[in-house]
Amino acid sequence: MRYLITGGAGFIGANFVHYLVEHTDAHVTVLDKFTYAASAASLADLPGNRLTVVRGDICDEGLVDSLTRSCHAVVHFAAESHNDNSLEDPSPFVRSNLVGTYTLLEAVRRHAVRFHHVSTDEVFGDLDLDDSTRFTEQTPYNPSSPYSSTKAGSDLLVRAWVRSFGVTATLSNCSNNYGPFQHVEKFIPRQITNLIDGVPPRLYGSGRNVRDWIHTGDHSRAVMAILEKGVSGETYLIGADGEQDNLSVVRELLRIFGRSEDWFEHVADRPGHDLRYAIDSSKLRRELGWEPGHHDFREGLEDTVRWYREHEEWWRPQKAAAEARYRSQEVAR
Ligand code: NAD
Ligand code: TDX
Repeated sequence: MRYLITGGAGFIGANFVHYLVEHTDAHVTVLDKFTYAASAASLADLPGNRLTVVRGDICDEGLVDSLTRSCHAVVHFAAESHNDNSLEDPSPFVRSNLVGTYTLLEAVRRHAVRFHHVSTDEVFGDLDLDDSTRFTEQTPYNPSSPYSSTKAGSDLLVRAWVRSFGVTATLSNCSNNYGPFQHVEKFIPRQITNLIDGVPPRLYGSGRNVRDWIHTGDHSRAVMAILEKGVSGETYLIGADGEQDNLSVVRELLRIFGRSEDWFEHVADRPGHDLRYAIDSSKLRRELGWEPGHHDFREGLEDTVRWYREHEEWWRPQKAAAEARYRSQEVAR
């Protein structure tokens, strides 16, 4: 089996490449543009005979065509992924998330190659804090940010290519991931690396916003289950019943670092900040037999803190630039 993994040098893509190398005998080709969000170090310890890394753009039609022609399946993780950056400059989001997905779809259509599209629960918009419902595969799309609207658009392109052109494709919408190799711009690694540096965590607004956390290893296993058993044209929601408000996550990190529970700073809220995400993943569990392996968020957070403590050489080169970007975004707000 030969897989083409787009965005394989980013957070979730790299975790999935590790999963494939460890759990299958497939050959993996990574296509990644190596934007600021990528890290070659995330793939550095993998055996050269199992992995080919190609530095290139998913919008490059010729390159995408030649890589797609020689693989059995494309798993599409590549995207501009950070909401805050999409509020500062939406243009790379429109290009990579929409034009990039279109370019891949045309290639898999030409070569009749299986496609899996990795998406997010943010396409559904948000839920009220006191709402007991969760997102399902039937929830209407209602994205809030430039990021989530381009992901929603890319999902719709995939569905149209299945229906109009008979492309064989599945889709998944996952909740917030945490774990190793996540860029320090994202909430959990930002606060962990701040705490390592003796800097207080930064909480947007009230901190009451809720995210539904899943360990990235469980996301990898879910994508594998969909590749093996998913039905073309179907969407599967991926989530592990991990709802936490942001303040609770910060307090948990403060406990792990032995700091007092009020040692954090409120900063200006994200414009349009989604209140709550929550996934009902019963279809994935019922139809494909997937179950999360990580049940204890506290334990998962402790492991993640340990990983960042032990891999400072991985994140340190990104930290100053990420914080400089946040300072300029805070001024703009
Ligand atoms: P990331 O930002 O860490 O990695 C994205 C990768 O894509 C980077 O390596 C980057 O270089 C690459 N890339 C970006 N534009 C490209 C282009 N034009 N051509 C080739 N490569 C390009 O993102 P992530 O958090 O790993 O997210 C991966 C996917 O999972 C995204 O599609 C995202 O929407 C989705 N997702 C993320 C989460 C989450 O919690 N992080 C949750 C659900 C879904
Ligand atoms: O410093 C911070 N302080 C803070 O309170 C940062 C960076 C974030 N936050 C809040 C905003 C969110 O409520 O924490 C929450 C999580 O923020 P992010 O890590 O930026 O994630 P989110 O916006 O929820 O989106 C993530 O999950 C869905 C990924 O970045 C997306 O790619 C994915 O689609």
